[in-house]
Amino acid sequence: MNNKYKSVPVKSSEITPRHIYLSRRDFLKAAGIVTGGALLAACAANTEELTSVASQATAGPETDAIGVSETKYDELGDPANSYKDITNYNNFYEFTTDKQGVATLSTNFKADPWSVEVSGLVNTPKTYAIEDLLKAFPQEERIYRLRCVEAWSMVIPWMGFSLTSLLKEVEPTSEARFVRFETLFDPDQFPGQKSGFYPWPYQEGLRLDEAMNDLTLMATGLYGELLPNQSGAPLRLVVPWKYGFKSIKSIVKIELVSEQPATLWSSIAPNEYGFYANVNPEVPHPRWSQATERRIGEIKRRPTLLFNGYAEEVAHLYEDSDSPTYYFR
Ligand SMILES: Nc1nc2c(c(=O)[nH]1)N[C@H]1C(S)=C(S)[C@@H](COP(=O)(O)O)O[C@H]1N2
Ligand SMILES: [Mo]
Repeated sequence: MNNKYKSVPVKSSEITPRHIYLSRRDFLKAAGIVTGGALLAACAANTEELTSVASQATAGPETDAIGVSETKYDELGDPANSYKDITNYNNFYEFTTDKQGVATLSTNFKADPWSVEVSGLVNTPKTYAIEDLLKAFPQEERIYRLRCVEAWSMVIPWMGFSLTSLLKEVEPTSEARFVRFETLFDPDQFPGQKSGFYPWPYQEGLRLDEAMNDLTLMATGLYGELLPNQSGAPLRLVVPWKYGFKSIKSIVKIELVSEQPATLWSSIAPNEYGFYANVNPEVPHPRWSQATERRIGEIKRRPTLLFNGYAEEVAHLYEDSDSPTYYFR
C-alpha cells in the first residue's frame, strides 16, 4: 500500500465512538439469538437457513425488532424507526417504484449464494462469497439517519463493516481515485429491470476519500438480523451524509477507478441527482426544497441538517470547494 492511503485518517482513536453502539461481541451475541448460540461466521455458509430461522424466531404480530427489546436511539437522541417501518417503505426501483410494494415483490429474491467482485485499480483483486465477507470483517451496529432526496427520513440501526477495511485488503493503487459500485443485473429476479427507461444496472460511486471515511458502511444487516431483501440484501452501501440514492443496494461489484464514474441517477437527470449529493438544507433540488424533511412516523416536519447531521465527521472532505452547489451536485 502506498503512502497516499496510509495517510487516510482511519485510526481507531479518530473513530467517533458515539456512532458505534455495539461491539463485535454484542453483534455475535445478537446473531446467537437467531442461530441458537452458534457464531454467525460459522452459520453463514447457509444464510438461507439463518434467514429462515431468524424469521421464525421473530414471527408474531407485535414483533417489529429482532432480538432487541429496548428502543435504540441515534446520537442526537432520536429513536430508531421500527423494523416494520424500515422494511415496508423502500426505494428499490429494480422491484417497483411503489415504496409500499417493494416488501411483497422482493419476498422471493435470492440473496444466497452471492458473490462480490472487488477489482479495478487494486494490487490484489478478490471475489468474495457473502459468507466470507461476514466472516472476514467484524460486524458492528451503526445507528444512522437515512435522508432521501424526496425529503423523508428514518433512523436505521444497520449492522455492517467499514468499507475502508475491505478497500485496505485489496490495496488500491496510486491511480485509484474513485470507487464504483454496481447492483446485480437479473431481470428474472428484478422485474423493474425489464423496463428500458433506466440504464440498468444501478451504479453509484464515491470519491476514494469519501469511501474511506469511517462513516461509510457496507451494511449486511438490520436490527441485528441479516439484511432483508427490500433493504438491499445481502450487501448494500450506506453513506449517511449523502442523499439516500447514493446508498446502492444488492451490490455485486466494487471497482476502483481513476475517473469519476457514471451513476444511474446522474445519467438520467444530471441537474437533479449530482455525483456528490451531500445533504444540504440550503441547496434546493429543482423539484423539492431540501430545507425540511418528514421523519417517517412523525407528523410535524423537522429541519434538515447540513450533511444530515454528520458535518463534524465529513465537512473536511469538502473544504477546498467554495461553490455551495458542490454539496448537492
Ligand atoms: N439498487 C438500488 N439501490 C438503491 C435504490 C434503488 O432503487 N436501487 N434506491 C435508493 C434510494 S433513492 C434510497 S432513498 C435508498 C432507500 O433505502 P431503503 O429502502 O433501505 O430505505 O436506497 C437507495 N439505493
Ligand atoms: Mo431516495
